[in-house]
Amino acid sequence: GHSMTWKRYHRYGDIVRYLEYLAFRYPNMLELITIGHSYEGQPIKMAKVSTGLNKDGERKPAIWIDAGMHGREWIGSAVVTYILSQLVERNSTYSKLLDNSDWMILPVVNPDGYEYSHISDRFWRKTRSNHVESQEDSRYTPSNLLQFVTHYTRWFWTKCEGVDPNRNFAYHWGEEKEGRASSDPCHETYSGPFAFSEPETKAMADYILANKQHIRMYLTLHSYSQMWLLPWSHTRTKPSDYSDMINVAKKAINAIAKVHGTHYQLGPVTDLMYPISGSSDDWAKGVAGIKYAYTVELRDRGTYGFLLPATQIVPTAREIWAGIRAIARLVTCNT
Ligand code: 0X9
Ligand code: ZN
Repeated sequence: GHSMTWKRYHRYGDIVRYLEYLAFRYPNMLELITIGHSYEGQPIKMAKVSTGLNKDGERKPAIWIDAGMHGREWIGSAVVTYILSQLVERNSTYSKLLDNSDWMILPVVNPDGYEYSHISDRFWRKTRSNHVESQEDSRYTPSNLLQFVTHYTRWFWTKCEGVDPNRNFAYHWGEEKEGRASSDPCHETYSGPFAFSEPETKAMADYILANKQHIRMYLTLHSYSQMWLLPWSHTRTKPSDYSDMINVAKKAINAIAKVHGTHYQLGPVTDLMYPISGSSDDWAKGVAGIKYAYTVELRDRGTYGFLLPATQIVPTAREIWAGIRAIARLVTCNT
């Protein structure tokens, strides 16, 4: 058995136990893959759902969904475990969908940050790494004694830990965009000492690259503000296939609205929010070559923000699942 419910938010250990339960209960359709380990050594577990090869004996096109990149954004992880439960535990309902597609679902990209937001700081966003040793100015030479001492003193007093995973991907990495990606370790949007400095982003990127020819859509769930965001985020220029991307996204937000009337705004990241560098969706499209790469900012619009009550998990999950189902066929059919 398992103790998963969607009436409350869960600790990382409970989520992993639920994934293990599903893998045990449905061995023919769910494979649990440890894609790497977090900075603090927790396994990063991804559930691959597949009912096997297609009728031509080939691997089916896949849809990737991740969540929990930012510690405090609990709703994303709750939504993807709900989607996973629907796909697997109600597989007869979704047999058509599973005939046409595989699913790769990563509920918690950043387990250290997720746990830290449960036990120490509810608003923690970043990973929990400490890069003080790898910084240029932390290496002692007789001529930089003052710099060296300053560096360590500052670190000792502030102990700035963590990197923003959504600034750490190796695509236009480290460009400071209007203050929304920072080279300051104490900042909320610290990009890290180098691209993929975080084991979490590196593990995810390695797995995606190794499977990129199968992945047709990349979805990353964040919160909050109810937006379906389109690349690019590092530049105000639009991708050449922008109209395809917006047409698909429109179908998703229309399907979302039909469930409970929830309105999701649609548009490029740079118009609705702010330009950023090193984001996962830009990397998925720009480097891994996945045409349909979107960031979805889930409920709400700011009433509760990151403290979204657990009573909203199921309604949020239902509408997002409807939105994804509405476009799954479109993005996976071969054209
Ligand atoms: O700033 C972010 O990383 C995301 N917002 S959040 O409040 N969840 O932190 C926005 C990311 C939007 N996507 C891209 N800009 N690529
Ligand atoms: Zn986020």
